Amino acid sequence: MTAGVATHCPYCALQCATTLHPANQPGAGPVSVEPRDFPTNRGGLCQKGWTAAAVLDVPDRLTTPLIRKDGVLTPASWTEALDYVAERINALQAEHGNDSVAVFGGGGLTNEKAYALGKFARVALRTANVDYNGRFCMSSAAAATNRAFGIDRGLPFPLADVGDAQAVLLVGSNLAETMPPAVAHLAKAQEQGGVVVVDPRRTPTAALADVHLQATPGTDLALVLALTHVVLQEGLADQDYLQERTDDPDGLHRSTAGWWPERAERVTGVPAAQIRQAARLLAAAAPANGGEGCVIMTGRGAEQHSKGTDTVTACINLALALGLPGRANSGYGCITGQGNGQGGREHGQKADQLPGYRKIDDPAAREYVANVWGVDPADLPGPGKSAVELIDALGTPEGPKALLVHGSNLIVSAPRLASVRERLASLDLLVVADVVPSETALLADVVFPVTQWAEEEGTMTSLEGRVIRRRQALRPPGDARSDLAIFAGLAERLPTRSDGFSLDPAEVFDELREASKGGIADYAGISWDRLDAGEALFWPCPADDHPGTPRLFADRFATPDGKARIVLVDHRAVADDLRADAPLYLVTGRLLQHYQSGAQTRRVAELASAEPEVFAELHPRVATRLGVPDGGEVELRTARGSMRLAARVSSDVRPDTVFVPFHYGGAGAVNELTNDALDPVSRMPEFKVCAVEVLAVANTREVSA
Ligand SMILES: Nc1nc2c(c(=O)[nH]1)N[C@H]1C(S)=C(S)[C@@H](COP(=O)(O)OP(=O)(O)OC[C@H]3O[C@@H](n4cnc5c(=O)[nH]c(N)nc54)[C@H](O)[C@@H]3O)O[C@H]1N2
Ligand SMILES: Nc1nc2c(c(=O)[nH]1)N[C@H]1C(S)=C(S)[C@@H](COP(=O)(O)OP(=O)(O)OC[C@H]3O[C@@H](n4cnc5c(=O)[nH]c(N)nc54)[C@H](O)[C@@H]3O)O[C@H]1N2
Ligand code: SF4
Ligand SMILES: [Mo]
Repeated sequence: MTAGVATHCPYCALQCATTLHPANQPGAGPVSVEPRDFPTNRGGLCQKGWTAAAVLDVPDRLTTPLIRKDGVLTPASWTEALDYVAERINALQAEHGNDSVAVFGGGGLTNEKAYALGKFARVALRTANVDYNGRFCMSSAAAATNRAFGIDRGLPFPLADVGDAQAVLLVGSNLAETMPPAVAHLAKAQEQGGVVVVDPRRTPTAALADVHLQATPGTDLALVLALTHVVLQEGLADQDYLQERTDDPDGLHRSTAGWWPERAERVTGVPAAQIRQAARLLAAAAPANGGEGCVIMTGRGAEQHSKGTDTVTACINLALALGLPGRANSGYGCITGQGNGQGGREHGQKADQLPGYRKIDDPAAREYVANVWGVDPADLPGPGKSAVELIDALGTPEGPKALLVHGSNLIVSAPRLASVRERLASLDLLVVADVVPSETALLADVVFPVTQWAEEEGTMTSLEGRVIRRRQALRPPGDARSDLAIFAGLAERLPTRSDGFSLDPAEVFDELREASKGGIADYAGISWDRLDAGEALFWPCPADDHPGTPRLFADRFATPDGKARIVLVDHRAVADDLRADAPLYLVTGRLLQHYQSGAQTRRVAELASAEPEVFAELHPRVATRLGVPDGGEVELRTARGSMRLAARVSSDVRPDTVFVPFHYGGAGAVNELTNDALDPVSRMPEFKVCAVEVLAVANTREVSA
């Protein structure tokens, strides 16, 4: 057997290490996947990782560019497709200005693709309108950590540190299904009775917790304020740390004084005694109280709300009160989701950002990056619209007339789909680059077939802020090319005539290093050679002889005075809260077997047969009231839309809550129902909760008859 190609899983941010070998099983893909030992996955893989090779040669894999002719997507050559798109862009920009063309990126793109996408938007298109699906993902945590710590690296410590912690608080994360191999890192905390999970459902993660706080959806902020209240009230806070390392040692008292556990119980439904128990358990694990370490982590359950930034801020404040950030086996971290969710948010895909996590409205940053790109700083556009606002503006008189999508399946994954559908339909030009004909690609005027993980070289930055190598094991099928080829091919055809778009990912990475140099996310010292030699490099890594930074905040935070900012926050209600005709909470999230919009995993037979279609998980009490058996059909109605689906009756979910996974397209897309109310700071939509009415379909038929 050959040594195989050492790479990483194509899906989530855990980036489990794998080795690819030539295929040995017919029908399972052109290569076989074997787990490889690595600090995050410790030799483990989840079912998606094991079956990932199947996506490489699915029967409907895109292998040639397509142009819509007489309404039908028709095969075309690359030259024809690039010429066509460039001409259309040219005409639209000449008539409506540069901002009339928008670009939408993805957190699954390699660092090189993400960097090139941001540069392409700013240099070749000169448009301000670029954003990406990370806005839907960890943007609330990013906003909160930037605000408090002056830096946004999801986990500011290696994941293995969690494995040495005595207590772990997971707020709105279902790690056991969304990153199964990571559960190994909870073993010590489990042994010590220290795992606390906040989730309205008894998920597999909640099932392994010592304390499950099964809070009412949308009330995490109140709950965490109450936990902090107990810590301060019972003298369990680290006062020295608050004095020395934060800017407002007394502020937390003021902002949490009103959140005594009995009051929080009324809002969250979590018994006051359980709130006290959890607070004491976490405090006992804090190093200042003689514990072996305490980690607080948030997932999308806490973050995808119109108050997500403030909820994460409350979690950070609790961590600061306990003196955790920068201490051994302790701290606050956001569990980044997408494969390159971390790197994807550092190199300029964001509306307000230049490479190195620089701010696009900072004159010094503009000058530095413009110099690397060989353009005049005055020619760089300013900040653009965030994802939902960008989608809302598509096709409007003032808004973009063309959209280029790289690495997102918006028509399944964006909130309030009726409006997304309308906006996409009103475009003059929709271009989608993808590996498969996703639901969004099927709406496009032009589709570009691109290479995916095992067919390309590149780098990804995992949830730990560690840069890793993606390596090529196969030749791309048919005429598929890297996204890099699209940026280069269009750039040379546009009036800006930019030639600074390399097809070689190693060259692009070297340019990215230069562009990030001196920025917050500094990659200057990270080279492919060092990575290939097996060095574990976490950013910031400013020089060739710098060892990288696995742990942040040991002595100072990345704020001007080095102190963490305590931002005072208070609880507020869900944007679309319960009402008489919508008396339950609809919450959305993930299943073990499917990834995101399902564009990839719904095409893998083993995964599709395990979870073939959408369902609504609801409590037996709700089912009885409606007279719906397990598997019976229900209709869900929210202020934005309705859908019919099978009921999955389970006492794991709160009686006031219905859970629906978001992995399905068409009539199975729960985002027909979700709310696009935005967090004022992060611009994150409120995917996680809205009011819903549930009806038995038999009853709806009676009513309409
Ligand atoms: N299998 C699988 N794994 C994945 C992905 C996938 O699609 N499938 N995607 C990857 C990506 S991009 C991401 S972002 C991560 C996401 O990983 P997670 O954050 O773990 O995933 P979710 O299922 O979206 O949400 C977690 C939990 O939030 C709960 N929840 C809903 N509303 C609330 C609330 O108001 N408060 C609290 N506390 N909890 C609430 C849900 O019940 C759910 O169990 O997973 C990554 N890994
Ligand atoms: N209701 C609800 N909605 C949600 C969420 C939720 O919890 N609830 N979660 C949100 C979150 S956290 C996220 S991250 C989003 C994700 O949702 P999407 O942005 O739709 O993400 P994916 O489904 O991963 O889509 C990625 C697409 O890129 C393609 N692709 C893969 N590799 C490449 C590549 O290298 N280049 C190009 N051009 N394409 C590639 C894939 O085939 C796929 O079609 O969904 C959000 N939507
Ligand atoms: S946990 Fe994430 S990275 Fe690991 S195998 Fe599963 S999907 Fe892949
Ligand atoms: Mo995500």
